[in-house]
Amino acid sequence: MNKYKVTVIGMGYIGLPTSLALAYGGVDVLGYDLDSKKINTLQSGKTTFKEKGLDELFAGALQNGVKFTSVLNDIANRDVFIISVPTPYDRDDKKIDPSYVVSAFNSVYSVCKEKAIIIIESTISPGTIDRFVRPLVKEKAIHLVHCPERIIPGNMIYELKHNSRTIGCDNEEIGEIVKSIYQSFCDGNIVITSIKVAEMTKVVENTFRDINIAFANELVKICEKAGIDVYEVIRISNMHPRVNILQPGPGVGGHCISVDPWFLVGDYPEEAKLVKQARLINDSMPSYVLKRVKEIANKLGIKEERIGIYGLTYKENVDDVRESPSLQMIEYLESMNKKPFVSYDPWVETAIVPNQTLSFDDFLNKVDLIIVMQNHSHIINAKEKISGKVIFDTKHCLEGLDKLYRY
Ligand code: SAJ
Repeated sequence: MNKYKVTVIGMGYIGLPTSLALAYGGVDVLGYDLDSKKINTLQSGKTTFKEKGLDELFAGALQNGVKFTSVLNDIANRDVFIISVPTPYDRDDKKIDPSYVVSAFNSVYSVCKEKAIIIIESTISPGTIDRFVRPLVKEKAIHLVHCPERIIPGNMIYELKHNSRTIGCDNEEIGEIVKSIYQSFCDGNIVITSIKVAEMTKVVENTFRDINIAFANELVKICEKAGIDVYEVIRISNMHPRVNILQPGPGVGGHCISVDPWFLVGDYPEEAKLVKQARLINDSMPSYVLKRVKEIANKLGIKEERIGIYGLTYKENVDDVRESPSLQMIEYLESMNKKPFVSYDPWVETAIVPNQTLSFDDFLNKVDLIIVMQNHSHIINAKEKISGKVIFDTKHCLEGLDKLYRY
């Protein structure tokens, strides 16, 4: 058993699975969140979001004694803190808003012991720790560490165990302690480096993916003009041993890939030109889909009120809707004073947008044209039910239907 007592701050998409994995791996873990309702749910033995394998991990962690609290004083005696809170960005100047990280740090710092290790897992833009966190350290000495997460929603539990990790710290000895804690659940390589390199690496990883998805999406537009099938072009190009074009789609959502590149654009506007362009291309996709759908609707004489959006989450088979292309599309319709299309998502069980229905049958009754914005297994298995409808499949997930359109 690892001798360090760990507290994870923020029981969200990253903080909760991380706490459970640590506890499962034999670490003494206390999960902390300001939101007492969330803590009550966790204390009653229920998870707060859906994720493959999370409930099983929770059961194992509970057996190993994982605890939760929303009382700040409860965390005072702990040795190690992992801060895992959101880092939004300012929509206008594209710079990171470190206020949650700063306030979480201040809370921990106000109660922690001298020499405590405070790890920031939240994604932050390069330089955030030096600019916003280090100046908050006064007389009480503590150790600052940055250990960005890398797990992907939908496969979090597997990736927590198998992905490599980066530990950014000021001295090797602390790095080794943190490494031993993460090794309680992580079998991947754990690299120790400086805080600045760790910050940059995380943002660069997500930017790499954003740029590559943007390339696939730009090809959609080029191939439309050229009158050729983009998927065939990608499939054949990918037979080259050094080419690996990603999948086009309705845009890029999630709280990572669609956000992190802006940190680089915000801080390095003169240099990050390609990064910015990729973001703009991906952000243009929801309105591009609308353009394509309107052309089909006009051709077939389908009225706008009979067009429906299938899928509100940002990716398949998860319940996370943050920055999702469907929400961007609905926002875009609203900005043009149009009534949002009727929408449905089997993973979103309460209404979050106007004109959303919670019943698939009701959705099917209301629409003649379905824009498939997400490739949930549900729609792939519902082929018979949708076979009479006109479909615009932005994810290239359906085949063998009569009235099927795609890029
Ligand atoms: N997408 C495409 N085409 C593709 C792949 C993805 O359009 O070929 C879209 C998805 O539909 C989705 C968005 O991109 O809307 C992002 O999805 P994703 O599955 O690529 O990634 P995320 O945002 O769920 O998780 C990413 C991961 N980062 C990288 O793969 C570099 C994950 O490892 C990070 O932990 C996570 O960001 C994070 O928290 O930073």
